[in-house]
Amino acid sequence: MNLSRWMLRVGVAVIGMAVGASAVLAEEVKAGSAPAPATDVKAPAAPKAEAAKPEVKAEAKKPAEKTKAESPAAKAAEASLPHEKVLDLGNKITLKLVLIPAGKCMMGEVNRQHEVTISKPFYMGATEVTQEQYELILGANPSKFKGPTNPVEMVTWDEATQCCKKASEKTGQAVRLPTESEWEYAARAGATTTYAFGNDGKDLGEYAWFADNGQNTTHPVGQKKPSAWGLYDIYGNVWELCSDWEADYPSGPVTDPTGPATGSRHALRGGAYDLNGGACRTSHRNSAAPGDRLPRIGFRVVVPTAATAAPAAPAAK
Ligand SMILES: [Ca+2]
Repeated sequence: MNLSRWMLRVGVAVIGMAVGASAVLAEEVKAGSAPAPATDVKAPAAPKAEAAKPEVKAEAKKPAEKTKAESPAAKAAEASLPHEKVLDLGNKITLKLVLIPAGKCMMGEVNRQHEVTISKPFYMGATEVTQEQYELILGANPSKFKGPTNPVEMVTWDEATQCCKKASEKTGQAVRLPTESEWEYAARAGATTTYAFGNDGKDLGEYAWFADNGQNTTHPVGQKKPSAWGLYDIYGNVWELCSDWEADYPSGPVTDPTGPATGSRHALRGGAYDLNGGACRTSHRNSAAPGDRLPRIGFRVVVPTAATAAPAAPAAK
């Protein structure tokens, strides 16, 4: 081989390696840029007492066929379920949930994923729990950024769990926090990209309140675009507490995982109003100690479909 041909081959090989490496690193670089929410942010409170009620503006699309449960009987049962569920909390305040189909997803960071099967459809709050909902249920509003339709924050995991318990008593539905797997599966909405809407973080502002547009405060829920499955503010606004104790992921496939029986911190997902797009990625994980109370931590709820029982909850402590 003459010298110029050899140089051409070497050049092509180097370019190929560089392209491959940059594709693999894309998520990791973003992950590295995500700050941990270890401390409170001294942002001025932005009262929003007269904030408008959230309006869920778009009909959520029907779940993708491929993600549905596979047996014909399960498919038929799922098809018969209402696409939305509205819980009446009293005082004309409701909590809207949307149907999340049964299915599978690859959970976790690129190249470190494991398969999760969610065996039964469930309902998930279309938005984070708001302050007016929380106050009606528990008779208190601990939030820093006040506004009836802003997400409730400054809640501990125990308080969020207590809110679910009281909401269950009030509505007769098994209201609970999502498992971390339910959260990520629902957030993905059938997508395998960095965000459910794609890989490009420049579009995040259409879907989320985060560092670039959040102005260091929470915002009324449901103002940004929903996901394909009808979930609002799944990225940003407030972090969302999950029922699981934080733990390393399993290496193999799992079905309806609920996390370990004990632990020291609870899973927290989705990023918040003052964090960058890396912290809002679907696969990004964070956690909160049981007593953590921060203006960037809130929650949304889930309700099993009628035919399902609530999964065994991890021990409270
Ligand atoms: Ca959120």
